[in-house]
Amino acid sequence: MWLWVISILSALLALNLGLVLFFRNRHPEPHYNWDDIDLDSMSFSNKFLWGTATAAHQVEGNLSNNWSDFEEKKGLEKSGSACDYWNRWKDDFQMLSDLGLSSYRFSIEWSRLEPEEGEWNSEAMDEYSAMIDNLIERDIRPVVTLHHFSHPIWWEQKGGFTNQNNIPSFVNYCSRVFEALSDRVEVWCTINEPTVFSTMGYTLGQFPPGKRSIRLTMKVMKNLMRAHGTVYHLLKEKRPSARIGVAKNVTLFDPLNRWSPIDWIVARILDYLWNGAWRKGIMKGKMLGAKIPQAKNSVDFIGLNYYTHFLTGLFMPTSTEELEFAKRKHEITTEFGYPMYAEGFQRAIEFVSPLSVPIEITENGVADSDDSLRPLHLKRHLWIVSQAIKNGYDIQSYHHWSLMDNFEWAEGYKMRFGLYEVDFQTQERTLRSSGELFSSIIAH
Ligand code: GCO
Repeated sequence: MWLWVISILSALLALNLGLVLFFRNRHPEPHYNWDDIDLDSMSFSNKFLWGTATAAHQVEGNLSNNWSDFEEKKGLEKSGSACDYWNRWKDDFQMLSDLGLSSYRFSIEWSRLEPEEGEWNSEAMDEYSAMIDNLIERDIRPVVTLHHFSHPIWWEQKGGFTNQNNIPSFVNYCSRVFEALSDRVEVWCTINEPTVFSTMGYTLGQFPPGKRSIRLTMKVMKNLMRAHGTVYHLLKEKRPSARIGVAKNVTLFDPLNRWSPIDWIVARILDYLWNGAWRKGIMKGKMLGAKIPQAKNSVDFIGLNYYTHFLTGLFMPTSTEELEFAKRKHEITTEFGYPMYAEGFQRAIEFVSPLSVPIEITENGVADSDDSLRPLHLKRHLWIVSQAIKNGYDIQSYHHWSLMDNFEWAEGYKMRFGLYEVDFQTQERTLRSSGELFSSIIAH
């Protein structure tokens, strides 16, 4: 009897050890000795495009959409006037020129253009058109995101992306914007961070509509992929020269204990749900058990948003309050709570490279209200990009998140990501020293 028990236990032990050794080998977690790296050795070609990124709901102000409704219902800090950008964008665009930028990524607010179903606001479209003209006059390439977490309340009330029947109205909105602006806008992101939108809104309940359902999360992930694929093919038909992609947030999941089989299994599951399932959708037109043929190869470039890695264990966070951000003892924690892990940027670049399309860094930045970490964060992450380009990765731009402090979703205004500090009482913008550093890197 005991012989049986001992042999089964040793077999299980051997299996676990084998599993751990396999994962450890296949998924290394590099940590550089940054003191040995000359961060000023970075270099970029003069064709490389330098930019910043913003999103309508976070900067424009006084919107009435799924987010303003959610802020009200959940008693969150209100986005309110945000950066009053809808009234100040001409001055804000001067800041883009002052930084020496050659690209600017921003999103269109669907709820401005179609506040009620079928009612279109042509003045709002004209305002976006004027923004495009102003950027072109400044020799700054516009990069337009069609959906950056926010949409009209009437569409949310129909279930938004939970219901496939709602996709046509999203496609119609995208089509109208494209017809109005694609004579001057070449580069388009259909959807910003589909995994963040679906997990924050339907698993953790921290984003609208505040659901906590794995079933709904999966449904939304698949419908986002369906919507993206449909929009991609429609817009390409209209203008084949347009370059259309997705802004994909690649967050890395590493086991807290690299010798724990449980931590490895949790990390691999989360990595697949967050990253792998999405990539399979784009590469194979299949995702989470669904066939989505319109998604296959539906990107002309990949927009990569990179921030950090999460160290995972058996706990399953149910809200960002409980989401304890573990870190390696030598790592620096950002004000958002998660660690700075610039080495992960290289891993994120490697993760999207099998898509075999050019990479545009559409977001990278750090919450840092006193600007004490952002200079180091900038240098380390840009050094990684410079090295990746030298090693043959086709990275064409870097858009820093963000031009200025803005409304950071469920965190409100306490997280400060801007190269420009914003005094939200006076709406005064003040260039931070990290903004000067960014500008000097661009100039060299
Ligand atoms: C996101 C969004 C941005 C955030 C930025 C900082 O990733 O949630 O694309 O809107 O503000 O990433 O968290």
